[in-house]
Amino acid sequence: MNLYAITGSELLAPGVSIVDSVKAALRGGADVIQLREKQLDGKELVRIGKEIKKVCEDTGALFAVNDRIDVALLCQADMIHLGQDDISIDDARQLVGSDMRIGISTHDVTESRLAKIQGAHYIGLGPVYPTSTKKDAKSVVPSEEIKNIRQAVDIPIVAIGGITLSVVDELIQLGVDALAIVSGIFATDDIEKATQLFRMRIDQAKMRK
Ligand code: 3NM
Repeated sequence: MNLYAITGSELLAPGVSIVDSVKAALRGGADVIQLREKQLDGKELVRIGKEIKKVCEDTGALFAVNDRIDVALLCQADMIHLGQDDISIDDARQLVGSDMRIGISTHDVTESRLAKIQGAHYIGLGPVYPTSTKKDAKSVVPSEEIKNIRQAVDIPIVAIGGITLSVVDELIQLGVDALAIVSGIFATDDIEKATQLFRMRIDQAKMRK
């Protein structure tokens, strides 16, 4: 996992569909796509999720679904992403079986340690910068805490929240493994190009590390 693109249909230019936006992000080098569309009903999520699963498979990217275990199962997603207030990782595991990876949002060392103990495959750590995309985002995780979390857990850390090109290097140097981005990718005129720029920065930063 390097570049984790999270859908944001409310940010798309008029006439661009969610699936088209995902295809552009994949062309640009995203290696994970998460379907996160809280306003859509179950039927729509399953319909779009199945299409995204197919395009991810074609490019070798992983497909994740936010929150909705039912949708993840029906779309045969590779990963389900849970929040701290969703059902527990243990309960989710019972529902999804042994193959689907489970990721969980965390905010500090305590939640991150627990996520690891409970069998999470990765943590989504954020917000690492202020963001207006998630209205109920918590306070920004300080750099020191990111370093502490890196020391505390050996599962992949996916940083999220307010990530722009100019902070990619710093986050990778702090020890995060992947960057999750909504507006930096989907609120742009050229999604493919924007994704490509992030991917190049991440790859370069990892080479320097
Ligand atoms: N989760 P953008 S921040 C979906 O802190 C999400 O857990 C967050 O969007 C968290 O890249 C966030 O546009 C939104 O800032 C990230």
